[in-house]
Formats: sequence, structure tokens, C-alpha cells
Amino acid sequence: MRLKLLATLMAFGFAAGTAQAVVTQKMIDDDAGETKDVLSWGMGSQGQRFSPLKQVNAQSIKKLVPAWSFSFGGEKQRGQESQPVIHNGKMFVTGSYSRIFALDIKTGAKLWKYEHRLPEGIMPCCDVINRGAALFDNLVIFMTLDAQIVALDQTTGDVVWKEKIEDYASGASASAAPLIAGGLLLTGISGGEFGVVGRVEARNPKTGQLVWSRPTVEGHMGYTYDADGNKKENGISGTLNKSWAGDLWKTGGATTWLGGTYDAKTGLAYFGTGNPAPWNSHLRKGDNLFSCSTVAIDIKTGQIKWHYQNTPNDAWDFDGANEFVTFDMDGKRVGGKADRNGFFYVNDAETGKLLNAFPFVKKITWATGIDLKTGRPNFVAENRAGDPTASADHSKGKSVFTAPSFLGGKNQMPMAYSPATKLFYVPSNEWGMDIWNEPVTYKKGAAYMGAGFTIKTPGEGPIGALRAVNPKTGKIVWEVPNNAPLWGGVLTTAGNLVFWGTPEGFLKAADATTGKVVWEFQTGSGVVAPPVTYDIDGEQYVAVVSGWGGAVPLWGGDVAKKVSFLEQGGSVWVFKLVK
Ligand SMILES: [Ca+2]
Ligand SMILES: [Ca+2]
Repeated sequence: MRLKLLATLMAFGFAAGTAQAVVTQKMIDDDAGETKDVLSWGMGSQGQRFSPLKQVNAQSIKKLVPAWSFSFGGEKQRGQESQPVIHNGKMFVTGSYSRIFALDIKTGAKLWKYEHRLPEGIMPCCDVINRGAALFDNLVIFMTLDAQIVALDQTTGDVVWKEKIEDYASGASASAAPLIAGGLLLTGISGGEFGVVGRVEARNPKTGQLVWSRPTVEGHMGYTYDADGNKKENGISGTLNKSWAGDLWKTGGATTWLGGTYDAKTGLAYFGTGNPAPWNSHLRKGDNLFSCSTVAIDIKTGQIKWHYQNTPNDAWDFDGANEFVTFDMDGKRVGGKADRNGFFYVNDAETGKLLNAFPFVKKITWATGIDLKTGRPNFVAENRAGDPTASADHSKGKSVFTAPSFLGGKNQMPMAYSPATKLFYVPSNEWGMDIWNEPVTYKKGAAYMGAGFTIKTPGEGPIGALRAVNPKTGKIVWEVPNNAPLWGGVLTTAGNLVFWGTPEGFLKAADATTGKVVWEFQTGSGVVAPPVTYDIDGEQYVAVVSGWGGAVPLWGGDVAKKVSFLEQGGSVWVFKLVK
């Protein structure tokens, strides 16, 4: 009898000497509803960032105080965009410069750290950030700025496997949190400003071995791989030259730099894709698939089941990389996406059919709206920066002012969806840019943009606003303005709360229904990362990483000057209710 029980326990993944199971696919599938762990970026692979926990609510939150804080230390600070994952008494949190720490969940004591050895020539476009790790079996897996994937033993921090995704000398890098779905490790790639071609790769998470790869630029071949690593053609993406003239598709960008979400109900992984390369749209007539799109991939076959292009023939660096968050609306599984281009989209999660689209920022100049019948934007033709070859000396095209700026109505900071309020909580920004085109030719490892720009503030008022958005009506139900541009993610809970961070250093909480701010805490540096919540021994915790940086100080023009007083940092804060 005892032997049989032991055998059963072993079969369920309990190892001798440890109290808790290793991370299984089933646990990851249940992550959104199971509150003791945070196993995935998005607090569930659908990316809703909703927790059923309600111990912390509008009444109790005045007793929310720090339980512990941990400094990432060293001389390395800069942007900290990481979401912690939590399992088996440990928090795994990544830091800038491809570092990862394992911490005791109760005390914050450091258990181990791994600092990836980065070569001199890395070229991340938008700061030396990382967005978090994935957990599978006994492994914690994260991506590095030199475009590698590293899998470490959760207990010891020892490297179990390491794989190169791409040559960093081409401008490729990797900073998203990997996605585990259907027993596969799914990853994207960064480097759209260098002409790196986007793709999604599926690997065996235990070994790092490739299973399939799917390019996100039309014309490139997809592959499947057998157990010995032999690759077999699996069809090209799209139809060669259908939406790209000439051969610019060979270095066409559309990188999958923010990673993806997955819905077990559809069996599809949803990856957003970045700008087509180069930025100068006059060089690449056509829609330039699958750039600035949501691409839905059947994870069993590695084939694109559907795509929806938010910005055809993009001329503004409106990367469509933003997360596609699936939810139920009118009895149907659909997905919401707040795009960099300023419009919020709702698509059928099975077919990609556009169901709704509306602005979530005040000023949009490049299009007057999205045609729900054709699914295409109504472009404002004169808001496309001019062709340099039309100028007298061919050196600079006509400059235009465009809103939003390329930093976006929303950028990398993930939104949250509450099935309780049926609202999305979108960290949004109001800003514009002057943008113009210049001649450019592709050179490996060199910036491949063919454009110049200056980010403009909207005036004296606040740039940021956390907005509660009704996906059905398109109404902004409430907003909390913020002086600096919002750059962190959002968490919402059954306690009817919304949590988000600000560059000014605050972690804030508001009533999810009214937007009334009910709590805030100064973390000591800007928050550009998404908060999480979980419970241990009947106590609810909230955690967030603090450390100002990311794309705004590097690319932000007038806005960067406006927020240059903000200090860098690097720490994780954990809160609970004082008894
Ligand atoms: Ca969970
Ligand atoms: Ca881009």
C-alpha cells in the first residue's frame, strides 16, 4: 500500500525529499486560477493578469505594507521591466544585463544568482532590459541580450542547457519572457531596427532542442525538426512577394520581441510582430506581411492559422508587438490588443476576424479610424513622411508630425483584463513625433531605419494615463492621469483593485470600478514592470520590480528631457497586509 502511494506520488512528479511537485504543463494551464504560484508571464498564458485573490481590497489595502525588498546590487542598473515568477517557496526574478536571481519567497534572502556573460557587441535597441523567466519541470528559463536561451536548475542555479537563437552581431537580441504552451517552449526574437527577420521558435523545454520554427515575414521558409535535429521544410510563410516588392523581405523585420500569449481553448499562440524594416515605407510598397500584426500559430503544426495586420505598410514604427489577451465576449472567445498605433482591437480568437476597433488615446493623426468591414485603417495620406527621392538632393523626405509617437499609445507594458468588471486596464500615453525619411541600405549589424525623428510632448499636461476600457463599447470608463509616460504593466484582482507602477516611483492601486486611487507606495526608483499577486499560508502578497529605464530615456527626445530627473535603480518589492 505504502509502495503504491509512493509510486503514485512519483508519477505525479513528486521527487523524494521535496515537498512540492515540479512545474507541469497542467499547472501552467491552471496558473490563472491557482493563486499559490505565478508560473507564467501574464499570470496565466492568456495574459489577463487577473487574480481571483481578494484579501487585499479597497477596505483592507490601507494595511498593505512592505514584507521585504531585495536589491539587484552591483553597478548595473538601468531599466528593470521584469515580472517575477513564483514556485515552491522561491521567487525567480530577472534583472538588467541578463541577470536572474532566486529568492526565498518568505524572507527575500538570495538563494542563488546567475549573471549571463555578455559579449561586447550586443545591440539591444531599447535598453539592457529583461521581461522575465518561464518555469517548466525543475527548470527556470530566460532569454539574454546576446540572443540566447538559458535554462537553469531551479534549486541550484546551475545551467542545464543553453541555446543560441541568433547571431547577436546581426543586431538580434532577446528580452521577452518565454512562453510555455502544449509542452513546448515558445520564443520570439528582437532586432527589427537592424533588419532581423522575426520568427517564433518552439523547443523541447527540457533539452532546448528545436521542434519547429515559423518566420513572421512573408517569403521565408518554416521548418520542423526531428529528434536528431534534422530539419524539414514546413512551407513558407505567406506567398513570396505578394505583399513585399523586390527583395526587402529578406531583411524585413517584423520581430516578435514581446513574446506571446496562448489559449488552450483555441490551441493557438498569439505573437505580435514589430515594424517592417526599414522604417522608410516608400522603399517597400505593399502591406509587408506579417509586420505590425497579430499572428496566430497552431502550436501543433507550426503553421500560421490566421493573421490580422493592425498597420499595413507601416511608416511610423507602429510595432504590433503588443500582447493579444484572450477573453469571453458575447459568448465567444475573442482577443483584445491595445496597439502602439493608438487603436484598441478586438478580434475573434479562432479566426482573427475583426469585431471592434476604437481609439484608446486622444490624438491619432495617421488614420481617421479602422473600417470594421475591411479591417483596414482609413489612412490620412498626408500624414505619411515623404519619400527622400522626391527631395532636391534625395537626402531627406518631407517631415510630418504624427500622433501617437512611435513610442506608442501603448508600448511594452502589459495591460490587464478583469472578467469581473469586463474592463481592460490599459497603461497609455499621449505624445507625438516629427518623423522624416532618409536613404538607407542594409548592412549587417548596422541600424536599418532610414528615418529620423523627435518625440514631442503633448504640451504641459500629463503624458501618461491608466485607462479602464470597455472592449464592447469602446468607452473609456475612467482614467488616472500621470505626468511621466507610463511604462510598467498592470495587475487586476477579484478584490476589485487595479495595481500599476509609475516612472515617478510609485506602485499604485485603484478601485477597479471607479478608478479612485486607494493606495500608493514609493519604491525608490521608477516602476516600468508589471506587478503580480499570490498567496502563501493564507496571506496575500503583491510584488513588483522597481528600476527606471527602458526606451523612454534613450529615444524620448523632448520627453526624455522632461523626465531626466528620474533616478535608476534595481530591486524587487513585496507587500502584504500588516496584522
Ligand atoms: Ca497562479
Ligand atoms: Ca520597432
